[in-house]
Amino acid sequence: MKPNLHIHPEVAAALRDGDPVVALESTIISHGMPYPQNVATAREVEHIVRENGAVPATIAIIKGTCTVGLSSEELEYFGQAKVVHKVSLRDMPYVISQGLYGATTVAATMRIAAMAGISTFVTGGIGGVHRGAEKNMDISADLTEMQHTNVAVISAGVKSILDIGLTLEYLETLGVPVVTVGQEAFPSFYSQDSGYKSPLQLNTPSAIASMLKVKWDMGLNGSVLIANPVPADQEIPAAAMEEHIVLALDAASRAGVRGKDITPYLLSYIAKHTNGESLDANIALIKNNTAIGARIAVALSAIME
Ligand code: PSU
Ligand code: MN
Repeated sequence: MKPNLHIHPEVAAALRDGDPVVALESTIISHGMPYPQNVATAREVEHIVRENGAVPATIAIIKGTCTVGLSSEELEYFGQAKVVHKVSLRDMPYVISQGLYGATTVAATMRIAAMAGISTFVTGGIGGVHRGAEKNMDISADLTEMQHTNVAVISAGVKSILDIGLTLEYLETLGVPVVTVGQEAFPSFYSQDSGYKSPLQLNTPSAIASMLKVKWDMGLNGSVLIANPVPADQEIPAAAMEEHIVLALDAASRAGVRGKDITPYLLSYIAKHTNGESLDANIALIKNNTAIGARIAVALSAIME
């Protein structure tokens, strides 16, 4: 085993037996949603993974150890603690060598999942190319990580706090396939449509698993972004979200928020100013992603040897 890597015994046993495992991130718990909904959602998501025949592995850094599979107390800690570092790839060596607690982003979670041998990862939304990136150069390391690491990412598309068009262009440059489940339009997290056509469409977990196997068997390393639209009865139409997003971006800029703090700031601003409506949609779409993600993990484990 690698130093600084601890795999929960249940997860380790599943990986040894080739059984399906689904990785889950922790930034969404510590920096993406308010307490106590964050912890409740994290627990429900783990339950949904199990109901669909896979083993959940929530990933975080605990006292400098990359931990794959959290206990119930650890989940609670990441939901409540005020001083958990938000850890993307560049933050890993610092937080690990200093023995600190870190909530892992999509990028860091993918990398640790790959170290453990997990190839399916479910989240809500990924980081991407920010609006104004041609000036501010703000492009999430989630994207560059997807270029290299063989872990499929299931999300509800890309949040329109980002520039969705530029994010899709950048994923194309990096060679990352983008597949939407069951519809032609690329979804935008809270909304089923983003105004952009999805580069690819597949309709079943088994078709997606086949594509992952072909990609990795051929040595085409890196991720596939699997976009799963929010359920129709839970969506917030893109036009309604846009008003809140514009206000949130303006507030962030006036408050001088920069760098890694921007995404958490925007998420919490939007949650506050939509009276929890955005939080409800957020929770619904994560659960929905989890069910399909677990079924992809099951299909993948059946065809991988
Ligand atoms: N988008 C969301 N919810 C989130 C995040 C993004 O809708 O919780 C989190 C994820 O952990 C993602 C990270 O990996 O923010 C991206 O941060 P940054 O833009 O600083 O790379
Ligand atoms: Mn950034």
